[in-house]
Amino acid sequence: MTAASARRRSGLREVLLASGNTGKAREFERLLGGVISVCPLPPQIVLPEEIGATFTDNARLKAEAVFQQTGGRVAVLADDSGLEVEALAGQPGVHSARYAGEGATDEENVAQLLMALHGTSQRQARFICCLCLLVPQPGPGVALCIEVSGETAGAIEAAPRGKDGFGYDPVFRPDGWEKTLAEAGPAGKDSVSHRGAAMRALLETLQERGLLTHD
Ligand code: ITT
Repeated sequence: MTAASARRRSGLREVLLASGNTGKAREFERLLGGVISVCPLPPQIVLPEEIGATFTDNARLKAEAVFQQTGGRVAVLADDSGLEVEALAGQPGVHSARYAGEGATDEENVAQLLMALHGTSQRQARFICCLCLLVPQPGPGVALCIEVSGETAGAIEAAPRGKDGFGYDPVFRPDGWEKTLAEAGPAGKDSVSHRGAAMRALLETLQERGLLTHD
């Protein structure tokens, strides 16, 4: 099921996105396709330090922190994601956003990755996206927690190509593709990406639990 084809009126009408990453926000708006509105994070809300050992842990940390700070009245969606490279024993992993140091830009992280893989023919990698959705339930602070994940296998190219997307997209080529994710265009990326897969799994779960209702 895709958001665009669903033609459903949502029981869950909006989610607050527990993320400061504008690249992710653009993708969630596309992937939810108007089925569920994506509200940006209000400026006074503080995201927690990402101290979890796994993507799942960090997604839950972000969702719970924002749920608490907003009084548990609105549904909160958090995404923790990143790149695992086989030849680097799974690095940068949960450190993907800060691989080249705290506050590093996407370009600096990509440069750091290409340097780490310099001279290596083993280029296999995978993107992983873990989502945590907290939906308010009757009773103070009570939430239904839904966790899903998605991944995409591919390879790290020797040099960046393409202008779309964000993060490591210019050097990540999905298996079976000739283009990098930054050359794929928004619809192309969504069809193959870890975030697209996770979001489709989330929509299926919402549907199964009756949180998406037909018109
Ligand atoms: P928030 O925690 O505020 O959501 P963040 O960028 O810090 O933003 P993460 O901790 O989940 O988010 O780190 C994700 C990093 O992994 C991201 O900054 C990119 O470097 C990389 N990444 C994740 N998804 C990606 C994608 O679809 N394309 C390219 N790079 C991606």
